[in-house]
Amino acid sequence: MKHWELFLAPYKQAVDELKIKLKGMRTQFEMDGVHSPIEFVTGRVKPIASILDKANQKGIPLDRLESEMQDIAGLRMMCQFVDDIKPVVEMLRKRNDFEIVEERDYISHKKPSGYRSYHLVIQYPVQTIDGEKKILMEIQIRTLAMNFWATIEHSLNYKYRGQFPEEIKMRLKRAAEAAFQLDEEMSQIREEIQEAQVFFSKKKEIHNESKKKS
Ligand code: 0O2
Ligand code: 0O2
Repeated sequence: MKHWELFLAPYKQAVDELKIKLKGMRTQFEMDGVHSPIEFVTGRVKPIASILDKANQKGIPLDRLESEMQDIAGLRMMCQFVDDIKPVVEMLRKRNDFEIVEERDYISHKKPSGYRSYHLVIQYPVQTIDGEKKILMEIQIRTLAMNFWATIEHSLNYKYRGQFPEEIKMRLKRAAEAAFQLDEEMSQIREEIQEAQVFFSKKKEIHNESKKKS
């Protein structure tokens, strides 16, 4: 156990640090009073049991986890609209606190399961008392609808260990199509929604200011 704790410590540090940095991007948009392409950010270190399962499935020797398992540390950035994803990826490409080593576009090319998301694999430098340690991390960028589908499918996948009954498989495909349609519909009324959101956040700001004064 001690060994795992030591091994995972830099991954935990990296998730904590980068989560704060990426949440900071959202805060900056909010302060500028413009629509934020980032709705929310989550992060996790992969549980030990899942690391062992994946290593087993993919034939990764445990002494090569560091170089061959890219998502021990994972961050997820959720966007309201499909059109928000590209600008977020662009902003990440411009950052100089990590290096992007791979990009996987499962939005233009969805997975056979119906999964859609944009993945970046990055190399992130963690400062430790023994010096700098570069670790691999995966950032998944997706819309709220993509996230809804992936979260549900992931739990079912866990339940059925990937062997879905035909009925469930068919329903998940239909749900993936419905999530895609939802994204399309929302894109059509995107400007209207954004105007309302900016108006609402300004109103909230005025209300908070007047509360502070009274
Ligand atoms: P806030 O103020 O709500 O943004 P930690 O326990 O510190 O390791 P954290 O950040 O609490 O981790 O949890 P995690 O799982 O990484 O991220 C969950 C964050 O996502 C929480 O925000 C949730 O509020 C936020 N979240 C989840 N679903 C939604 C959603 O549908 N919309 C929005 N806007 N946010 C959502 P925080 O971090 O508690 O802070
Ligand atoms: P977790 O932490 O349980 O989410 P592979 O594992 O072979 O599919 P690879 O090549 O390692 O994939 O990288 P990929 O596909 O870019 O990223 C893997 C991660 O993407 C998965 O992590 C999921 O989080 C997500 N993902 C990929 N395909 C699907 C899918 O069909 N459905 C859902 N719900 N998520 C998917 P893990 O390993 O499942 O870990």
